[in-house]
Amino acid sequence: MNAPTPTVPNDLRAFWMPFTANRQFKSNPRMFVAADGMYYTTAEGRKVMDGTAGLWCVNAGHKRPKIVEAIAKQAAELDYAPAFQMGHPKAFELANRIIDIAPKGIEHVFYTNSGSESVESALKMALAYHRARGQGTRTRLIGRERGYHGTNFGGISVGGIVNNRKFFGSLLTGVDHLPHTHLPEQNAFTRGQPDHGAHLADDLERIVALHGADNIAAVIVEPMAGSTGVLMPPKGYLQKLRDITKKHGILLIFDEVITGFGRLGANFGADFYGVVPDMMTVAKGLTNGIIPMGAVLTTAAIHDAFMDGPEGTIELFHGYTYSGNPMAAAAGLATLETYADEGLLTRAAALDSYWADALHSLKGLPHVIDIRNAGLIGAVELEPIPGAPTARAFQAFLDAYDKGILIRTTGDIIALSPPLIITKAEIDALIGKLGEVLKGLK
Ligand code: PXG
Repeated sequence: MNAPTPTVPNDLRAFWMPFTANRQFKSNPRMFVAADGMYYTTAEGRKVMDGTAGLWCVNAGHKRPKIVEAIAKQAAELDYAPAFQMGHPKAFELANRIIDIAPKGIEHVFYTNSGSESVESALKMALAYHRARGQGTRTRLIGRERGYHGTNFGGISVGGIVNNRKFFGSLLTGVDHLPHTHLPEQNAFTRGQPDHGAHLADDLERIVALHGADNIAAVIVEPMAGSTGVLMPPKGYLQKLRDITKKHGILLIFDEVITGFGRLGANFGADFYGVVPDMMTVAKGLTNGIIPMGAVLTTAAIHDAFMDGPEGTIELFHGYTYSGNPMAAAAGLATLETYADEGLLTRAAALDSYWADALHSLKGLPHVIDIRNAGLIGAVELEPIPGAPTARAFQAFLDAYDKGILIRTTGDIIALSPPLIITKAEIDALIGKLGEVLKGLK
């Protein structure tokens, strides 16, 4: 039996859309009404290839049978269970399955409902960890310019994207920022990790010298900065951050909301780059984007620091109504099974050179000033139109949608992150159509 064609509402006023030009959108809406595998179906019945895995989250592609079945079954069996002072089996089972694939040394899972909540949780855990160990002066947090750590107050404070910060007052106090690692003069058109820029991690020593290590709680960075426009860590950079944080007793947090669950061709960015942090924040690919869920993953040392008071004491005054909820846990388990069944967590590594060749073939097209890649991630940076930054890339987004491919743009950078099930033929189609779009841009 064919599914009924969903109807599209004709009154779009009430929904205030996130990170969207609301008035522009509502005058010319783009609506998806179905999705399967690599493709969306629009309200007009057109197929659009998902070049971005939704918002970097649908890593196994859409409408995957195991996940769909698991959610339906869970809803009928145990729809919700309280998250505080009560448990249900799947939350524990999922935590164990996550630790099975996490880097060695990462042993505990604290559930949240999004990447933003994972970041807030990790920052709070870092502060409380130092306090629990009698080092309560360690309160300062260090982020990085152009970092994206979600949109809550902690995340925008350590984050470094100006529009996400400047409208919202004074933010958290006691925050410093490392310089970003984007050096186009030296590194433009590099395949994979750029050669130049490891020295930028040394800025952490400057911040330590300014404040004293015993006032600093944690450093948070994305192993590969996604949302800001796909900025790669230079060779040696992350290891330097690891060495300097360790030397000074500062926690290192990797925000793996994008880099977790196979996006780079390894389980996590930590595996891909060979650097293990003290905490990792995840979300998105944890449930294939289907039910909101995030988590903070920590070492035993962090977890155990909280576990030495009287047994009847709540160790961490933090959590959410939906932490580890049954529907999300079921989706997470089925997602990890799907990744394992189909080898998806390493598939980006197998496709790496094919993807890189395809992407870098766009070099030389009009307005292209840089191309960057890692795993199944690509960025094509365009020369901005003078006086109208972002306009050229947004036009590319609209033209791409008309041609049947969904891309993301941030500033004048086009970001690609297709589901990890993409075939070589689909890579050719995606990049071929993007090439046509670029050729047509003014
Ligand atoms: N950390 C990182 C590294 C992220 O990329 C978040 C935290 C926040 O996650 P939530 O689930 O609260 O949105 C993110 C989210 C884009 C795009 O197009 C990226 C994100 C979200 C939406 C769009 O680049 N990243």
